[in-house]
Amino acid sequence: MRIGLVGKPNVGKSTFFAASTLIPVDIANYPFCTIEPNVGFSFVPSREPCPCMSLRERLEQDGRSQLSDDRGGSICTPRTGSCEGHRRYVPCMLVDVAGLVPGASEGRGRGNAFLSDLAECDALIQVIDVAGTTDAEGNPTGLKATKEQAIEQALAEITFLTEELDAWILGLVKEGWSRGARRIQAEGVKGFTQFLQERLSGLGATDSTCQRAFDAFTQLHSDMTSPWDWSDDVLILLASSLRKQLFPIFIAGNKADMAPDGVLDHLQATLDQFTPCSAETELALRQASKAGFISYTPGSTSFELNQNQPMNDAQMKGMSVLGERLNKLQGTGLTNLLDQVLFEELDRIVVYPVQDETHWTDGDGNVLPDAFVVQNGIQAKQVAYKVHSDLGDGFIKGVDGRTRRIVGAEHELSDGDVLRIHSK
Ligand SMILES: Nc1nc2c(ncn2[C@@H]2O[C@H](COP(=O)(O)OP(=O)(O)OP(=O)(O)O)[C@@H](O)[C@H]2O)c(=O)[nH]1
Ligand SMILES: [Mg+2]
Repeated sequence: MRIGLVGKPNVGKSTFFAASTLIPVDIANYPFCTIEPNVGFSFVPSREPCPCMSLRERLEQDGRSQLSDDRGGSICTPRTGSCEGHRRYVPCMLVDVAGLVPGASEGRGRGNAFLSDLAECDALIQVIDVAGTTDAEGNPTGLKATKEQAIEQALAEITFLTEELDAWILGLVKEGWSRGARRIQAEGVKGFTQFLQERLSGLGATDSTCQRAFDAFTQLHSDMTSPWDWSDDVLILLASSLRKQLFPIFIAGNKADMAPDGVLDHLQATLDQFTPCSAETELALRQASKAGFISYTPGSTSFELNQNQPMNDAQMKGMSVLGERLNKLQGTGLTNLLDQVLFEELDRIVVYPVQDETHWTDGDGNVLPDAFVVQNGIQAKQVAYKVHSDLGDGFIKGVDGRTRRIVGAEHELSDGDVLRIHSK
């Protein structure tokens, strides 16, 4: 899973990245602070409890009393991420890229280099500035925006990004256009979708994404008689359909803590995929939590002061500001947005491959070491391939760790399943 953080300069992409990954990166109130992309993992709580919960229940029923109560009762040993109170944190790769300015597809700003940083992303989170504090190029305006100005700017940011992405894809499709038109003529739709897939393979296009994009396009333009004559107006419809399949976009309405009154309500009512966010608040809370000043669970709407670690007056004041923001916004939005994108929009589930179907361990005795984020509907043999290609090639059968039933290659897994794979 890889999600790209995109948007115009100075909207808070790097702050979002730093808050979600706790990787220190450059953050500054001027455009093009980030040039080279930052890549790192955010750990998102799984929706279903970690199977270490039922494992623990089973062990307790068997009369094992020496189980530790540390980590809220979790007894797994994650190789990456962590588990607290049976909430398993699973990895999601984030890519924080340079700000995008109008004309990027023609090489302005960081141009196409920037766009290729996004190539392998499964989805994009567009970070926008809902406070209206920056202009189209990301320069601070120094003015306090009205509700109308902030809304207008926010909507303009969204339009501009989709237009840039469409123009980029259009450029790639047009490069080989005469060949594409010939293939429609000679081989029909099948040849054409193959042509698209070849042109866009660098962006992760598959036969099925191209087929779906083509179907959506033909809803808008069904006349296939002379594709070589298609104008840019027609081709842009195709590019746009491809973009929607390749890069679903979700909007993080950032700087929500500074948004003029009424802006968030309006955007939430107008836009499909909009989540108010305050990356700065999340970053401060996570840092305070890491330093031991507070207990804060990402995604929650409050935190607790740690009495054992006293703060000075300035720190107390800072904490009270953060507390007010958190309460007003009902959370910083970041974790909820990642949860929504991963588990709802992209329909991912978490599965736990193990080597021992009874103890749910790997060869070294680690309990539930791996939590894989995979497409809902994944089959047992496909999970085997995710673990190792040899395991997939030699797949014999699987065992459902919960029911101990033997399952075949095509057995579909559910969220939170434990799977033992037997292979040659
Ligand atoms: N009030 C407020 N300010 C924020 C928030 N998130 C980020 N900022 C500020 O916005 C400015 C830009 O943040 P960055 O994270 O560097 O923005 P960016 O989008 O990565 O910028 P470029 O790398 O230049 O494209 C910094 O001054 C941040 O402190 C937020 O949620 N609220
Ligand atoms: Mg940045």
